[in-house]
Amino acid sequence: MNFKLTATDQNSQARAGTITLDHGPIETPIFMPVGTVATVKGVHQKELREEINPDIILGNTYHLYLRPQTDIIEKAGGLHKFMNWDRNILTDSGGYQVYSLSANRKIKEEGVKFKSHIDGSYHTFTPENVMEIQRTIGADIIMAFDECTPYPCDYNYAKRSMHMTHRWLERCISHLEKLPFKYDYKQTFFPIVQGSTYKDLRKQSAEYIAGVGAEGNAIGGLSVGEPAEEMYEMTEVVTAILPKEKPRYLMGVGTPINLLENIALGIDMFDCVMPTRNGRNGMIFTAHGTLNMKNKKWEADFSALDEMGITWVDTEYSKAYVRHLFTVNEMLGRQICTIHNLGFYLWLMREARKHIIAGDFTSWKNKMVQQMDKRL
Ligand code: PRF
Repeated sequence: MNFKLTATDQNSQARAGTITLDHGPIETPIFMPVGTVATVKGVHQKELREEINPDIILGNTYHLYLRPQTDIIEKAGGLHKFMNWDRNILTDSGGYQVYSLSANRKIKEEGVKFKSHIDGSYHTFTPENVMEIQRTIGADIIMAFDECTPYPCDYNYAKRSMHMTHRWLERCISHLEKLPFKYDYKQTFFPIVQGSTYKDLRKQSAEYIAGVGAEGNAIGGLSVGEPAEEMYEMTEVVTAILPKEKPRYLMGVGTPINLLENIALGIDMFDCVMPTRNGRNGMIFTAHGTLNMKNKKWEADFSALDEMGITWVDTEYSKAYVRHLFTVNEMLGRQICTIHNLGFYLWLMREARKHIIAGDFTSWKNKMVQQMDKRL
């Protein structure tokens, strides 16, 4: 992996750069659409490639391990071939997904024993087997196995958990060294900063993670229910410590406003289910605020879904038509809103990049944040 910084903003920590991996370059800042089970829900790979155009998407170890199961992906020749996606992929380690199972898992030093949400069967994830699974799935970027603490989190729990995440990281690294690449391209490994909402822990974790010297670094444990201001404070503490010359990935964040504020704090990469999940629920994000397409308000509004026309669905369909599709529960409505939202998120990242390079990122960001903070 190679990371080249193109521009750094004068008035904030925002940066524009290019990550180069074996499945092509990734211009940053980047939003990675979430393809949990080897599909970005409701979107054809062709539409994703040609209309939404992300340089990288995300998959989930937890889900892919359970279904179709690792051996099937291996037989297919890896996840890229299995899902016919020839650009980059990142897999999350399952640290967050097993955390979401709350009642159905037990966390110990050895690893996490969990109950499958599919058939109730028991499984164990350890730092070692999660590295093996991610080698086999074959994403370009693979993530450390960590514990994502809940919010709020008791200080002592957060501290113990952070230290365990650090010990797990050592196990991930020493095991990975024994595992050769499975396919004809390389994989890179990102460790994850934890430490809940405590500045001293975040600082300690960031220093630890920076010391590992990985090619890129991630920040976890945020956007789990804490106020946005607290998230920004933690990002700021951590990005001040993580090396400038390596990409920084903020996991599971967030709204378009969260993305811009975190870019200003030095984040390069994001993923979140929000554009896809909210899209399936009829919520769309635009440069002028969010709209609930199920609202009766749109019943006879025949104007374009989004006048800006970032993706073709925006001008192809009217608000009234999309509202109707939700009223009659047709899947096309969900597809239209998903494509719109992903197109918008990727557009927002490209615009941010342009303004970082042009040198007016901060004023543009402030204007956009104000504009987007509305419900239409
Ligand atoms: N850890 C991992 N994946 C994640 C998170 C984390 O803390 C988050 C937190 N928002 C999202 N995805 N491994």
